[in-house]
Amino acid sequence: MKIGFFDSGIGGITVLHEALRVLPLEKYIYYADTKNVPYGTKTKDQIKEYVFKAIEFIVQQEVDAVVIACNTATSAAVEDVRKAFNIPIIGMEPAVKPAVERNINRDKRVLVTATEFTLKEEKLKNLIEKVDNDNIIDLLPLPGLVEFAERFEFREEVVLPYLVEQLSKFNLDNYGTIVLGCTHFPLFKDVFRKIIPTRMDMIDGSSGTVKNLKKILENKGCASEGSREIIFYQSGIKIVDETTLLKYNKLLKRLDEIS
Ligand code: DGN
Repeated sequence: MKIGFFDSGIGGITVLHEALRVLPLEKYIYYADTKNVPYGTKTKDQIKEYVFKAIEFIVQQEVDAVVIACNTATSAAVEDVRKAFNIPIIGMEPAVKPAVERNINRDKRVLVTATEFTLKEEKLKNLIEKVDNDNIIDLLPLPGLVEFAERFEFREEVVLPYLVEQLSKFNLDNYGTIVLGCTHFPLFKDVFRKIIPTRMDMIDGSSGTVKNLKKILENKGCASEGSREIIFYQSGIKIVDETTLLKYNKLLKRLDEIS
């Protein structure tokens, strides 16, 4: 199987990491739209344009499926690109439903974090309306984490003060689950753990997305490649420079360590 992964930047690597765990011996293309990151502050029309361009490029590489490993891009464009391309396109969805199910009977609240764009979009609002009958969800945008990740800034002394400040807007004793609704955020799981109470759980959408991907590829009858290959692209340009490749591979390693 050949699978295309796409994100505005490096966040989708958290979903690729989960795919490598579940489907280790396949061919992967990872497309980071580094020219246009971050998407979280752009208009819906701009984001749609970027997503179309990226998917067009990925489809030309003859992949069996595309994963939009970005909640923001999914919110803005998944319906439109599904209509335009004749290939399975799997999107992200903040793990709101499982979070509500976990907390509804234990009298705890759920904190959903994502980009400003994802939190404001109709897609998430509809989902919350459907599953959150008891109004136990609160929302928190964390755009700073996208900026840190894109600068490969993971030092605790830099990231921790930002997260402490943001999370102090809520009394975490009242919360049972934090949802990481942006694919960049799981890169900071270790820092989140330093702040949230130990009994509080943290969930993201990668495992649901990858399960979905696996099922779709199996139903399509795609055979395994039998060996692993990952090719990285930045806004349509193949990365060949060793330093950048090393940085991307280091992210996968970081995820091994903190997951
Ligand atoms: N990784 C993207 C997401 O899951 O929403 C957002 C990053 C961005 O472009 N702001």
